[in-house]
Amino acid sequence: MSEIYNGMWQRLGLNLEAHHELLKTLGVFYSDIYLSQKDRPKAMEYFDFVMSEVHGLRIQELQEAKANGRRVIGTFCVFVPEELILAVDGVCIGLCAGAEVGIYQAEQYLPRNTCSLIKSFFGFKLAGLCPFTNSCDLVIGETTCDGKKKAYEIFGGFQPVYVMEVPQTKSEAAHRLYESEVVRLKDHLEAVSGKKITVKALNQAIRLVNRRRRGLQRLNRLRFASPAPVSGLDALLVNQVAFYDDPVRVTEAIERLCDEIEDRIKANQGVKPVGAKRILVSGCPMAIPNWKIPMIVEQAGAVIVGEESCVGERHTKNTVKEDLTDLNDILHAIARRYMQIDCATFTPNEERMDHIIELVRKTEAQGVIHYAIQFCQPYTIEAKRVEERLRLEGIQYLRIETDYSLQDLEALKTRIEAFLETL
Ligand code: BJ8
Repeated sequence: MSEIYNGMWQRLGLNLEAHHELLKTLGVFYSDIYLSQKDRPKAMEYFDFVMSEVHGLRIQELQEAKANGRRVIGTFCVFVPEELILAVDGVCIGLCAGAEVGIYQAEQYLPRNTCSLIKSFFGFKLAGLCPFTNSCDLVIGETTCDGKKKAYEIFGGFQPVYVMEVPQTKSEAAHRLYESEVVRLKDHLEAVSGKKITVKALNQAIRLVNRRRRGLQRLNRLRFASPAPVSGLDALLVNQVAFYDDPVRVTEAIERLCDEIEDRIKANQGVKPVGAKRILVSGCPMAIPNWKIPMIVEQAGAVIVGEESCVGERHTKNTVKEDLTDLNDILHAIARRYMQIDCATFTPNEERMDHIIELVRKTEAQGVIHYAIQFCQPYTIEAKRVEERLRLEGIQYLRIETDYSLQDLEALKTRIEAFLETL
């Protein structure tokens, strides 16, 4: 990435030397994994461009937004309603980090047996490597898993953090609690931005976020086709980029991609031959540049046809009711929509089991790879329930626990290739 951004990165407090190395490594990694794929849709060029400017142009846009009085708000979880941020004319950035960086610094604050995702967002911050985090006026955390919940207390020492309470059951009382948290967040965002949320602004934000969700839903539906018209790696990338790119622009790019994929389906054009093994990945979210598992699966000749994940279906499957006219009704509708998210931090979480089965049927996946980040208790423990349900339905299953390092690459390749052979 061009050194024309050095001044901006310096003002944001980045460690220029380490940051330069990170971008160099990321560039090579991206080119090896993504640009080496054959027969990609042409519309993926937009996403390649966004990735080539991930710490450049987009960060420059954030600085311009800030100069124009807009607030940049970072989030770590899909339980934080983006609609409220957009309704105060804020810019919402998904901050989850997917690379093993700054581990030494992160472990000065966090136990070694903390999941890679939490260590990574600490590591990026402490090693001076994340211009997104450093651009944020506010970071919104949430009480989902214990690791994140406690980590935010420490993270708050580095920059302003607001924590939203997310309940852990789906009882009526839990719904009421979450709805009250949506209202509390609305009040906080109004105070931070100095802007009152109006019915008009909130409806506009709901329509925009819904439109992006529908674009991603359409992309997911198109992946049901055989031969697979787009790779799992590319579909994952689109979902990842949607967390931090401008919502209008990325939605248009997703819609263009879907148009092209529809043409490919009509022309019976696939990224893999018809008989390629079809895999559903289920579990923890995969943030950029966490591409290890899809890379192994697809380089082994199979294709990922769906992600039951927060960087995937779990995040996009439900929309918020549009065009209500009363602010309280709208906030209620937002709360109801978000409480449908079937994260493993909930108990019980039968909806997730049902959703996995539904996805296997729709995508015609021949097997499920359950992916959990090492030391993530909610997903590693819930993996057993997933396994039992899949066994009951006669669906093949592979359970993987891994971190962000590449140390287990060869071992994972062996296990995944062996699994693919059994399908
Ligand atoms: S709604 S999945 S984005 S919490 S991997 S930090 S759970 S120990 S990411 Fe998530 Fe929201 Fe749920 Fe989705 Fe904790 Fe597990 Fe780490 Fe995790």
